[in-house]
Amino acid sequence: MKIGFFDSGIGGLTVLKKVIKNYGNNEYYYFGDTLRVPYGSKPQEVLVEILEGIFDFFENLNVDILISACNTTDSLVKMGLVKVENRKFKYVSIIDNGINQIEKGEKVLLLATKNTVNSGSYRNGLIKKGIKQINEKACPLFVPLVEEGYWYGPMADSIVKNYLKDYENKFDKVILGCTHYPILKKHILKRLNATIIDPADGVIKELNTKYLLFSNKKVPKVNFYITGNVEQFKFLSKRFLKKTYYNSSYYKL
Ligand code: DGN
Repeated sequence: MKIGFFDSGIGGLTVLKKVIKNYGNNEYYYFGDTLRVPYGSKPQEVLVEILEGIFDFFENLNVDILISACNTTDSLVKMGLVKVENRKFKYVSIIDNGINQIEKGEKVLLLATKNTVNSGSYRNGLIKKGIKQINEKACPLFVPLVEEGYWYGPMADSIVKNYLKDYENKFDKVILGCTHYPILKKHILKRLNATIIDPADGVIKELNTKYLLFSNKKVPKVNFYITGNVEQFKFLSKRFLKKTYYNSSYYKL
């Protein structure tokens, strides 16, 4: 099976890593748009054009499944601004897989980019499920922090603390509604006494139930296509993926 992933940068690696860990035996393709990162506060019309381009790219690669490893652009699909119905690949929504992990009656906090929060994609989906207590917080500095490699230490800790200081002990579940955020999970957990929801875990489930992928621990080859600085991406991806990066190829777009 040919499986594609895309994100503005290294955030989507948090989804890729879990998928590889569960279903090693496939061909993987990853598009990292580090030239245009961050997506979180870019105008909608700019992102629509970017996303159409990414869909064309993966259609040309003939992937069977395309996993949205970016909540910000998935919200454009949720809003109907970019269509997936006529594309040749099957599309996996990261947002649906976050919403699916919330139960009725739970108090929820969504952490995401400004664009994802403003789109209302999570909020509307949660309301449809009968969830009433929803809070949302955009954390725009988390993405540059992660892209620059500050995953641990006092800088990460103080930025996370600053964003989350008014949200402690108030929620049952916290959705990490941006794929960069799981890299800061340790710091987030330190501030919030709640169950952390990573939508990627729902993606793993969907790949099994809908697309019949089965557990296989092989370490596959990943083809990375990077729009920005390849060396920086290579360095950070190796640091994050550890042994799962072996045999990978990196291409500059
Ligand atoms: N990682 C992306 C997301 O899940 O929304 C985008 C982050 C960004 O570029 N701001």
